[in-house]
Amino acid sequence: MNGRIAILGAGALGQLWAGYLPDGKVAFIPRPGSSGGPGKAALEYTLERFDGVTIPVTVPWLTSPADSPSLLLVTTKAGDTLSALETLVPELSPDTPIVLFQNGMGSQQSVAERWPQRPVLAASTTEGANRPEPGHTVHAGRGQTWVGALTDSAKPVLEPVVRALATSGLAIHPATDIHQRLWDKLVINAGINAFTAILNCRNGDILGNGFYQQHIDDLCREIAAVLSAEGCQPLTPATIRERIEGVARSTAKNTSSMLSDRQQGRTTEIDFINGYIAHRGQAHGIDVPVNQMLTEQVQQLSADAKAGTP
Ligand code: KPL
Repeated sequence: MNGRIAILGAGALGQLWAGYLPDGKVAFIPRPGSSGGPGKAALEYTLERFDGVTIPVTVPWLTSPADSPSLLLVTTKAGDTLSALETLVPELSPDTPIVLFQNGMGSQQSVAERWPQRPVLAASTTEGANRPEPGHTVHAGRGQTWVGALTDSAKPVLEPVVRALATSGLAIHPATDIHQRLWDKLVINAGINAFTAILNCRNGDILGNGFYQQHIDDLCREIAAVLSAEGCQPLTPATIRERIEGVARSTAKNTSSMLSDRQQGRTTEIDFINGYIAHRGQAHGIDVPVNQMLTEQVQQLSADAKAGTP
């Protein structure tokens, strides 16, 4: 895999990877149809690395399909991914691996089903990145990234893709069961993100809140039932609650991605987190009222924000 690594989605996660991958090896692809797009030949920003050192980063924009990359990383929001790929994928060489970094579940499966012949992979990452202001990205929490194949043609390219990503110096591993990894992360996001968005608080502050305490055990029971119906590693509701609370404590000062989306007026990923669990629960005939309630409350907050209702 000698060519360039292209990144679709120049948000915090995309900028994090671009900042760690070797200079000259990486480029951003403008979102198809985005009028703003590059405007300039390169995107310039500063990256505050985890070791506290801040470095200037300059990443060129790939504008011509003739610049076809050897690897595509997709770091768009879950809800934008399929439509963003719809015009881009036909321009890529059929053997270019596509690595999906979306939160939650559902969007990755839609992409794999849309292009079953292509090498499509999913990544599950615990790297934390945020953009406190435009032009400045912070690597807020050091994590691990697992990558696994979603389509058959992705299986033989898994090792080369992992090697290419490992040139970033970030911790990256091949996953034989990426489905389980995605579920493990989904469980955490399902227990933290919606509560932070509804309560308008940082991750650690949900723990002492009455609304969280009223619903968390029922939520964990619903998740445990859906996990076993989906054929995932079975977990007890108590273990699920421990995992959620462990991450809420270790990321206590974080603004979750969902609260950050809300604060910036962006569409949230609720449909791919609690909405996805509710949808899978219903498919298995499992009652999922708490997942549904959290989904509807976050959707309502977004609708109110759009309508300008306080
Ligand atoms: O992944 C996260 C997110 O905000 O989406 C957590 C783990 C909740 C950390 O903020």
